[in-house]
Amino acid sequence: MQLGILGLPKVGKTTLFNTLTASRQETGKFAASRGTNIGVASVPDPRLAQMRDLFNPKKYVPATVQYLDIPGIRKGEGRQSLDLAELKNVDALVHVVRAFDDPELLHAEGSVDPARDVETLDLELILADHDLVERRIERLESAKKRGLEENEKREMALLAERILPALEAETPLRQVELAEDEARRLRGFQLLSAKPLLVVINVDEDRLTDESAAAGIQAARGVELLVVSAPIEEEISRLDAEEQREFLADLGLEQPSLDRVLQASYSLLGLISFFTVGEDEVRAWTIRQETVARKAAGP
Ligand SMILES: Nc1nc2c(ncn2[C@@H]2O[C@H](COP(=O)(O)OP(=O)(O)OP(=O)(O)O)[C@@H](O)[C@H]2O)c(=O)[nH]1
Ligand SMILES: [Mg+2]
Repeated sequence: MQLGILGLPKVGKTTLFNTLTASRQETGKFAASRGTNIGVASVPDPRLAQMRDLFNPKKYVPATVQYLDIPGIRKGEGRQSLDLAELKNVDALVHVVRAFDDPELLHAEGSVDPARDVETLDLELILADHDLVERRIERLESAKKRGLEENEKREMALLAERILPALEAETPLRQVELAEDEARRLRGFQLLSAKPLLVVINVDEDRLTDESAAAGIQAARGVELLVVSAPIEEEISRLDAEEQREFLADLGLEQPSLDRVLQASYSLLGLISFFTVGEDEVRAWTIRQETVARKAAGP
């Protein structure tokens, strides 16, 4: 399972990626990310950790997710962006939004405004999808002469009557309610605005427990929201357990925000774990939420 981290330039994407995946990719005020970073993160799960403590197994295997971290997308750049195209295969998106102040670090849009940035980036996804859908409709139009197959007719109806109008109204496709067969049909196009989206607001550390940071961002856009401080998370991840507890208590937090990002990523994908435990191995297996236990247990 893969998640794509994206956002405007210099909002803290790679800082968050490094912490999530224990990587050391370059971050900085001046050097912009150039290529896509790929890394794997373990999903923290207190129940699994309890079993580890109970069984003391030779092998401990938590569930994992993979993150892709792409360079910043500027306003107006989305439709031609090869970086954005890198994300067409991912299962869900994590949009990092800047809410931190830093007079030394210019914001690509000139001012800090998280709600505006959520909309700006969403529009880039919508425009990229729009181009793709329009091209597909044109191709089907020109195939009309030879006569469309039943399958193609259904596709045409879906794209021309539901999908294109939604995109033209600047509605992200994740907010369009589709029947199961329509959703399946659409999945083949790997449209970006149809993917589940987690918005991560990157705030100054003194605003971590300030709920207003997330205010003004429309829950109506069908997204999940989390507030983090990416540099602080990086610091926390380097501490030992006892130091972590003290540091978190000072910040007024119960668990590292990073854990919440990982857990939210996992549930965003509609995934849950089931465990196999014993002295040899304590292991989390990943399954889709609707899978029945017998199927989960294998053939
Ligand atoms: N003050 C402050 N600086 C931050 C925060 N998060 C990231 N930064 C700084 O912002 C700069 C850019 O961080 P990156 O993680 O490289 O940002 P990015 O979004 O990956 O940048 P691009 O990939 O080039 O678009 C670095 O100097 C970070 O230390 C934050 O919460 N507060
Ligand atoms: Mg980066």
